[in-house]
Amino acid sequence: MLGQITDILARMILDSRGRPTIEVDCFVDGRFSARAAVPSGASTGSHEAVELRDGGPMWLGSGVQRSVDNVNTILKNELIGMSVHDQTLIDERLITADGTPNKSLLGANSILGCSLAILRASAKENGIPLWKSIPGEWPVGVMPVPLMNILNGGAHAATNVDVQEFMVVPYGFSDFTSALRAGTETYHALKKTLKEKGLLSGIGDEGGFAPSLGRNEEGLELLVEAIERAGYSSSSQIGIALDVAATEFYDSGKYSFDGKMIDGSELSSLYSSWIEKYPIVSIEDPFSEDDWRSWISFTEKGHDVLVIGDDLYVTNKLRLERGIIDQASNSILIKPNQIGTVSETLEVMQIARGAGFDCIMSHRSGETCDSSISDLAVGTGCGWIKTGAPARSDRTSKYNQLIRIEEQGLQYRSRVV
Ligand code: 2PG
Ligand code: MG
Repeated sequence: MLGQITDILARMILDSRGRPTIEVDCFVDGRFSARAAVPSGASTGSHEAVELRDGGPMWLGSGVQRSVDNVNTILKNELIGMSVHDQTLIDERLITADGTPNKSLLGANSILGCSLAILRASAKENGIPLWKSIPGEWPVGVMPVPLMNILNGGAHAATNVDVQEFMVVPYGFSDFTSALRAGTETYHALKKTLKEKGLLSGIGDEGGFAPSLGRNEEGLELLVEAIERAGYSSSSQIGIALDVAATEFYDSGKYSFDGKMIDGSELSSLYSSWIEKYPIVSIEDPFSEDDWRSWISFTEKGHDVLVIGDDLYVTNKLRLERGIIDQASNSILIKPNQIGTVSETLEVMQIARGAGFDCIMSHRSGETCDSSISDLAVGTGCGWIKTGAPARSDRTSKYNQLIRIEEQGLQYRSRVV
């Protein structure tokens, strides 16, 4: 049988924030190996699968030696001899070896490292691109529309801005590379404007600029100005996406926003007024992860935007199923490391699709140069990818992989919501 796992080797590497993470090599038939690295969040949802960290004084508590050891002993023993083409069986084996509902015994980081390395190994063994090797039935592969985070706030920047991500969405273009160019030119236009206004102070975790602002709405004004300054139309070519990451500023029923304590319905009215005034195509995590009531009543308003659950769903089937029944949103952010295996990630995407939800494939704020999410976005035909600013290698590795994939003749999912 060709495609047998002959060895698994994990190691610690550093992520984009200078924190340890795990990288796994999967050896096939003693002939070749495939590699995957695992990202890490800062504004993590409390319902995410557990990322195992060592604690203690080394690496300021964030070491991953236990996670590396788990792969190099327990998981390796489970996997050796299996076929790289049996992704479902492999992921079941990994889930069973851990045995907890949230992968807290062996760590979702250990488990995802193996799962993703094996996905890559299978494509390599078949001699086909990764995006063509995603298990399951999917719509025809398309180049996704990028959500490009050019202004960082919240937990990703040391500023007074509550909204975590102000993104530009270049949807009105005929191909991905032109869309990427437009988003990148807008990024540079924003830099010029911030410099002129004396607001250019540094960058955040995802490569976007990180100014302090008078109020959150200024972020929207700045993005519209940048889009137009770059020579594009904010009504037909480039829209705006927000990740409010509201769990981060929620406490006991109140949101601390723009220096005031407000409730979910006041926040909801503010979003509605922004949607009226600005070319907003999506709002992610507008409310806290367990404030279901606010989610449901905002979605009920029927604004023509994607209402995206990230911390709300944490790529977890059970939470998504609740959201579908309650109509708490109309879209879901997909992060493989929130759940811990490729198969569970794909299952969540299938459930979302079945319910008419849009799926947005996403990076984490702590990244490596692993670009699997680019292939996952294309191969599942989901049509959207969120992967930070068009700057810093941890972010551009995903965009650059999409440029390479586009050479294979795929269509751009040019669209308006
Ligand atoms: C998010 C992500 C990625 P983090 O909230 O969507 O942008 O951030 O990885 O810190 O959770
Ligand atoms: Mg988010």
